[in-house]
Amino acid sequence: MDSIKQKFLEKATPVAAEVKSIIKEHGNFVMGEYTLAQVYQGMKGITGLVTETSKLDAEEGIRFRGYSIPEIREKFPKAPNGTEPLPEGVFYLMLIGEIPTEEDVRTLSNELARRSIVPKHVFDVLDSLPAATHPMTQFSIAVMAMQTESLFAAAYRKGVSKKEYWDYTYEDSMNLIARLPRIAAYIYRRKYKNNEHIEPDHKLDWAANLAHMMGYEDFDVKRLMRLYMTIHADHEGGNVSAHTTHLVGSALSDPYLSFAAGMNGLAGPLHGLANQEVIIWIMNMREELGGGLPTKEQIAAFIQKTLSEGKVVPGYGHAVLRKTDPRFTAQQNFYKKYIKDQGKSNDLCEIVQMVYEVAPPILEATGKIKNPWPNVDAHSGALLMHFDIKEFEFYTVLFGVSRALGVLASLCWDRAIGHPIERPGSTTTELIKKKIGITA
Ligand code: CMX
Repeated sequence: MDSIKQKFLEKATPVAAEVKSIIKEHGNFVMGEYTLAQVYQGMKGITGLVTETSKLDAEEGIRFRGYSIPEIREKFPKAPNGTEPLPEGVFYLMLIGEIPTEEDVRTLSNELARRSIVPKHVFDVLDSLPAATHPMTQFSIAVMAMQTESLFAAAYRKGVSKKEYWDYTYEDSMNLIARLPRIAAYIYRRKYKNNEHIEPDHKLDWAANLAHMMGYEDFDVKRLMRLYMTIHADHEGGNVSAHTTHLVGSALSDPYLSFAAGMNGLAGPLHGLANQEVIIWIMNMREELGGGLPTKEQIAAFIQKTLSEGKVVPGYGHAVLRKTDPRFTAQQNFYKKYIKDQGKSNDLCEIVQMVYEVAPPILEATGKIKNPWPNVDAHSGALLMHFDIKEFEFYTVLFGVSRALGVLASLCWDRAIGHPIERPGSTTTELIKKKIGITA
């Protein structure tokens, strides 16, 4: 058994026993009440899931096992000469519950490199798709094609005991995480770089290897990729990609099926696809204004126009957050420190900053948008554009590679704790009317 798996077993076994006893002793404890509006409006604010890996605070933003993004950027192991945390370390934290040492992260990086060979038929499936297929569709199809490799599915077919589920979930999850950068890079190079592919370099860490296989050797791109893969990794359990992965996994669909389902949710424009929508929105604005840097008045007018056309302003708002997303702030800092302060100002990043100064009061004035502040997607595309990664339809795939870290760590915990199949109740409008006494 690899040392990380051994540590996971040691951590998860007592927690699983404790959860059983909590349910037995306190199962009738009342967690809260909910309203009719919550039932109709996406169950927001109803705590109906347990996700061990991270918790989102409306004011402070995400905390991975208690650690905020600034704390992780400061305290976590970095690549040699690196300044941003290695995302492997965040995965370790979510899986094991402890800050990893440099040695732990090295072990994990090596373990992922060992598992990273993608079977040939996955590339064959990708090669058979029309080049115009959206990269997120390709990503999901590639994960599904790789389901042939599921050790969980094979073990289940052989009748493995439920006590062993966690083991095969761990194996599938680690293999998936190890292989996703290669798959993402293959999609990128096939669609945008003449189908010319770059072999992995196993001396590199997980995120830097992704940049390398995409064709970017610049130190700053690798630095950005480490930050990007860290900040997108998890956002507690109720967001669409995490919740879908958990829900599908609760039917004992293996990690490949579960993760692909989660990725289909991430591909929605109100979720992960918002990162491409932000760039399209800014480009449309610039085109309408004839290029160059818009004024704040012009940005304000474009926001008003977007709203009056019944569309959302992408990159703004959130179902839980009620402040500027710290993942946005981390990217702002990155732009300032490693780009602007180096004398390399970037128009798109400047526009992102201007939109940040203009949009919140306008969105707030609508009286209905609960969070007028930017989320992670408001900034990420502009940074990628700065480093010449201009193929914005690909951006959500990068989000997806990162999100695998959180949702698959969670899936390991789901199977270790033995969470049952998820099956909330539903009702009808007719029955609701009866319940509240509307007769007409
Ligand atoms: N622009 C315009 N209208 C917005 C808005 C925005 N950025 N954010 C919310 N609204 C609207 C909603 O569409 C809703 O309108 P209706 O009442 O007409 O249906 C109203 O304001 C209330 O919505 P809310 O309760 O504030 O927000 P929700 O929890 O329903 O939705 C979110 C959250 C993120 C989907 C929404 O803010 C949005 O659509 N934002 C733009 C898309 C985006 O950036 N998504 C990425 C989120 C982060 C991620 O998952 O990657």
